[in-house]
Amino acid sequence: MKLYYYDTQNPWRACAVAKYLDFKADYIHVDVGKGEHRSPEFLAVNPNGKVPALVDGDVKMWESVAIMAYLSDKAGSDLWPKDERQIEIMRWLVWDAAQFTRWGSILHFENRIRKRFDLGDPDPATVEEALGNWKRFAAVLDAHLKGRTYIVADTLSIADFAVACLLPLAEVSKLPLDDYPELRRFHDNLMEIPAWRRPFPE
Ligand SMILES: N[C@@H](CCC(=O)N[C@@H](CS)C(=O)NCC(=O)O)C(=O)O
Repeated sequence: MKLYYYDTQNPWRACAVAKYLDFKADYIHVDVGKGEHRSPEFLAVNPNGKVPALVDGDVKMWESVAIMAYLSDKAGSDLWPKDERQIEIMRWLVWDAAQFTRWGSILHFENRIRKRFDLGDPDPATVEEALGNWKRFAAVLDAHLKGRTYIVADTLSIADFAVACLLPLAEVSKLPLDDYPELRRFHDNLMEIPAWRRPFPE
């Protein structure tokens, strides 16, 4: 199994789940900073030119959420369960892609990635719009997490890993995590999981 990654937030999810489930994958570093994700070799793996991507025998898989589900299925893990929890997990995954991480990613790009790759200053109007929306959906998650450790059925699932992917870099991305105490607790708790805290090969 080959897992293509870079040390950014979407590969974080896939690498963390591979590590958590103890897969002995070949980790292949794709240097996005040097444009390696646009090489013909990598585009043959993922035509979108994005990491993470996974090759397992004849299977070529891209999209971090699908990779997490694929790995969980392969390991027979409850991270992506086969019972009534699955639809509930799906709901939070879709919500995350459409709302929470969608707006968070814009803040991450404006406040962190621009600086990292020398792409100029953040655009104030873009930041304002993204921050307003991120706060709106962070409040929904914060309320949901009251009295819970994990998002669905109080068992760890790929929904937790999907939703949490920007939180380790909340400070540099200027996501106001401390305004949402339940969300802060959720993040701190996940960071106790070694595979989540250090997802990438050393
Ligand atoms: N929805 C995709 C997003 C993947 C993504 O945007 N990856 C970034 C790194 S975190 C990337 O490869 N960016 C390079 C580019 O878009 O050119 C997923 O979850 O896998």
